Amino acid sequence: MITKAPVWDKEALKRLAQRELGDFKLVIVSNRQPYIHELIEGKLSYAVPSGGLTTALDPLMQECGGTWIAYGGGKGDWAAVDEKNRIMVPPDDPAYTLRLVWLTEEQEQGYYYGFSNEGLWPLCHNAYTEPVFDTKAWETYKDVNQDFANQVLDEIDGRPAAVFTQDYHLALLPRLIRNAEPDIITGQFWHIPWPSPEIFRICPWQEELLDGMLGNDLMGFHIGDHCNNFLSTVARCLDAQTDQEYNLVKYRGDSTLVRPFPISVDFEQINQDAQSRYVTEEMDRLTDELDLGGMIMGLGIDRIDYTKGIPHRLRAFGRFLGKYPEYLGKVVFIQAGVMSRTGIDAYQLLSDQIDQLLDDINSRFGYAGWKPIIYLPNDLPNVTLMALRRMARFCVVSSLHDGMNLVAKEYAASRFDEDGVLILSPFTGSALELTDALIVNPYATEQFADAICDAVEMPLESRRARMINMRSIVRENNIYKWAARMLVDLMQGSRRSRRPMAGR
Ligand code: GDG
Repeated sequence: MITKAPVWDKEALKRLAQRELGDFKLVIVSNRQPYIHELIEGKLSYAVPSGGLTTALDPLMQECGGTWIAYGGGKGDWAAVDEKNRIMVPPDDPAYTLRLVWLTEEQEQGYYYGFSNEGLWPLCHNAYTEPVFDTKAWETYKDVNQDFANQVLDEIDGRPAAVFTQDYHLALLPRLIRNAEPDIITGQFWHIPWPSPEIFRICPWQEELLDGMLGNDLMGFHIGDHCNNFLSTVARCLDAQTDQEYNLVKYRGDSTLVRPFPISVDFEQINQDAQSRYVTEEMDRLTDELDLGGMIMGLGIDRIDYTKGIPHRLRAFGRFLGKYPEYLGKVVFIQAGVMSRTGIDAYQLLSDQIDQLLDDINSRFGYAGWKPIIYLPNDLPNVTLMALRRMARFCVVSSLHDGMNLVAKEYAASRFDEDGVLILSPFTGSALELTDALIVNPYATEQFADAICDAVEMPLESRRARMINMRSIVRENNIYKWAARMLVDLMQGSRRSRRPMAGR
């Protein structure tokens, strides 16, 4: 008899967190806050920003408690916080403290749009957008990392603490914390890929960035390839010892453990939410409003970003319609997603490119009463996203490069009916786990168009068999398992590596 390992859930994570953290206070630091406050006509309201980070970490904090420190970018944030810039969240069921850091417009420009998103983001993604390295933006990035570090140290106030830093906006923070308070345990998760040393070395401030990250006891990436790239980069750029077998870096007398932690979603929650009657009502509303009755529907949901391969998938859908004209009037593709980083030229270019492709394809193949591609570039509410996932015969994730990609896992988690086909790019972290997807190279338009045809024609038994497998993987490798594994490695790994060693 095969016995299955128990599935991680909120309760198990909570018990583990209590055991591992003991007296240590958990502090998460990220650029993006998990709850944004708005002030509309004198009334405070809040919104949950879209994006993978909040989806993944809010459940962890709700179970573990502690403080989340982030940039306060909402128009109503200042009105929501107390004199220490703190507020308890979630607003409806307070479980942890959110502490906000304020940035001037100039700081946001240099640190967020400038160095983080015009420099590091394209540097880490093989999407052929050239990174911009501006000295003034770099100086601002350093200042802002110092500001965040000051807030973290003030929040901890000399008590035992573990600081879990998120992502590429705060690469210098761990070293600043380590220099100020060497006893604080430090870990960081890098939510995007790490490039090869040949690519990383074009960054003029490569040593400073790596030095910052090696202020961590634990450095997490989504997959082994990103860890290996990081270890090779460190070996090339710094006078450090790297041990590829044990995934360890020794530098300036300290050790950093480098490990893969494939991030995921709250499977049970999504599975349950998908079954709500509000979702069914929303499906009816969308079917009427978008005139989808009797149509086979394909779906893309993304933050509108040039790494997500949106033009590539639209081209492939166009090719599918040209190659298989029997599906004209029968298959519709809905592209949903929220605009992001619109202040950056590359994003404006992408948006124009998408508009152009939509015009071309819809005017070439559409006719009165049928439009092949429906574009919904809005921040859609969860109920709408859920309804779209449930309605979609196939969901397309065609990233040119993606650390993990949560949309793919959300699609599988939503399909409690065990139907639906996932078309997935091999350049996502998710492709290593979701091997029952139709894996297709987004640059190979012809194969991509054929994969869309395969998804449309796939018999129900095959769809079901594949979906059952994908769901069982996401159910087991859920967000709680991700958090639990990181927490254990952070707390136990750091205790081990800080034990005095002979010759150190
Ligand atoms: C980074 C890494 C990694 C999308 N449109 C709307 C909306 N979304 C939600 C999706 C999903 C999230 O945004 C996007 O997550 P991804 O994982 O696809 O991508 P990134 O934002 O680029 O995240 C990525 C992730 O960090 C976690 O580590 O997986 O590789 O790039 O949850 O459903 N949500 C709402 N409205 C929308 O219109 N509410």
